[in-house]
Amino acid sequence: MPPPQKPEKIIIDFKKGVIQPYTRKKEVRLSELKEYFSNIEEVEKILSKGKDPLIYEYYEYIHSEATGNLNLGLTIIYPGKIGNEYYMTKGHFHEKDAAEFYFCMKGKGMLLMQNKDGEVSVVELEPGSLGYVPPGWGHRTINTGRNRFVFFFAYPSDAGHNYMIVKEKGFIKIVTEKDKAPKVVDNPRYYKT
Ligand code: S6P
Ligand code: ZN
Repeated sequence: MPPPQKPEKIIIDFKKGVIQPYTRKKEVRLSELKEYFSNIEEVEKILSKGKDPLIYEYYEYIHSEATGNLNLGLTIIYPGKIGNEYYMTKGHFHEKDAAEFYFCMKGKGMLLMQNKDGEVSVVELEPGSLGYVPPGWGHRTINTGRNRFVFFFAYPSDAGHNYMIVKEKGFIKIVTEKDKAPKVVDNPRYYKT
């Protein structure tokens, strides 16, 4: 039997965009996102110039998977675009039927979701709003603003992450800029198996 856990206090620093404590920090640069942006030529062009911009980073406080815990964290997506597609996270499905929420602290963006029946949902996020991902829905976040998009998240510690579905097929929709405004459009690279 694991020792009983103790209650904890977590500090969310709204100014710096960090949580304390955290057990893991991950930085995701463009080179790790080659298969995720729809304009692969543009990705290659940027990388070939020796550039590898930081697209997003997250701080995560991971608890034991065994005891009905929650993992807590904070993600920062930087502003920018690859071609006309906004900077975004990879996106994933949870291995188990596990929900998640995203509470927006700074900036603005979108929470793009789809389920395994091909239904799509988009929740726009601005400071003070919370996007709820129901169990079974794949999820990706996109920075559609000009500043950092910062949000706090929580999900069951035993949820697990499946990135393969998104890596291989993409999301059904992508978020691009048209006439200086974000538009949710069909992903030309999405295919159904
Ligand atoms: C985990 C949760 C977040 C994301 C983070 C980066 O379930 O959704 O921690 O991991 O926002 O996104 P991604 O798709 O690269 O894991
Ligand atoms: Zn998740």
